[in-house]
Amino acid sequence: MPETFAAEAEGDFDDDFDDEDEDLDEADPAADGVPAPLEGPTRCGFVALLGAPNAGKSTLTNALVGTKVSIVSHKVQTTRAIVRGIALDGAAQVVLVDTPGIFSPKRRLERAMVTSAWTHAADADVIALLVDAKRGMDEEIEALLGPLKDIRKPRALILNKIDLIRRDTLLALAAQLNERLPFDRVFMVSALTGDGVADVRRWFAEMVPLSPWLYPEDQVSDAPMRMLAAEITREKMFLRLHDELPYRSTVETESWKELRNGSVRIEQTIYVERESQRKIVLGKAGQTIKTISSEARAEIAGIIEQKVHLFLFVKVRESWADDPERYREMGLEFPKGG
Ligand SMILES: Nc1nc2c(ncn2[C@@H]2O[C@H](COP(=O)(O)OP(=O)(O)OP(=O)(O)O)[C@@H](O)[C@H]2O)c(=O)[nH]1
Ligand SMILES: [Mg+2]
Repeated sequence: MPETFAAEAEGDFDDDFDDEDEDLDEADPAADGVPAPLEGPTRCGFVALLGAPNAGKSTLTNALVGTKVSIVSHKVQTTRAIVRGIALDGAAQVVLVDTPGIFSPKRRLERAMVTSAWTHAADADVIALLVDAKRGMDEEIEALLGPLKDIRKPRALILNKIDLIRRDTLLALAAQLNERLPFDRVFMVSALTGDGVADVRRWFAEMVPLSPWLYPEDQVSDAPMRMLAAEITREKMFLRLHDELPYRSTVETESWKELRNGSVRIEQTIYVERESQRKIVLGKAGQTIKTISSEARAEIAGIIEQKVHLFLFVKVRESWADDPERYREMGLEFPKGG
């Protein structure tokens, strides 16, 4: 059995990008630093989005930014590393800190994810607790309210997924939560449809401090493209494979080469823990990895507006979840002690 398997899925992506060379030659106005966005005082600050896994934090981050910066799936614990999305509203630049869902961690990777979420909450200017309104109040939310009480910052309660439930249930839930912990504002939104999202963005923009902007006007995320590209491949894997496997896998972009014809050659490695998992990722005659690769390639190409050649390698590394280097790649602290 070979250690690695490469799959490249080429598509007919050329057609849409006949003018790509011209686009590439254009100067990037933001390259020389942060431009002054508007006359008058600017605001800029950090908003931490906290919540249980699957509450819709990443979906809301993308909706607030207006483009995809964080991956989303129907499975819990999709977000691992901190993703910062940058939203603009008038003279305010709002840096949204999409955190991993908070839950009772058991394994090392889980502990690192939850610690990272709380650390970022403590560092933010504004806190938003996102609650899946369909799920309502449960132990996971209870466990979040206690520590939140001690963080003295403007805080909002955002009830999400209102497209799924009735208004009277919603009001009862808002009252119940507000009684347990008073919030400065309560929003009811659907991150999926965009309903109510503009009001949230406006409030964040009012709450962040007076400050020069930290990022260029056209920047939507602080994550380098190679990291987003790895996340996109992980998302496609999440969407394809059964529950247990994606958790035991991670994706890294190993190389990113701009070719002279304007296309990009990207090599990524998917790390799994067992040979049996490698077989699942590959699928029968390599069909699964081909599908993952072709979906990831199309999405990455759409974002960077260049033709992409994506090569995926699947490697078995038994203890990747105990390897500090893998955590560094994800931007997480490596928790000591098993
Ligand atoms: N119906 C509905 N579904 C939503 C809404 N917002 C998010 N979802 C779905 O909820 C699931 C979880 O969304 P994510 O944005 O990945 O949730 P998350 O809080 O970032 O999850 P973790 O990263 O695992 O903590 C996905 O299937 C989303 O499509 C919403 O407003 N309405
Ligand atoms: Mg997420």
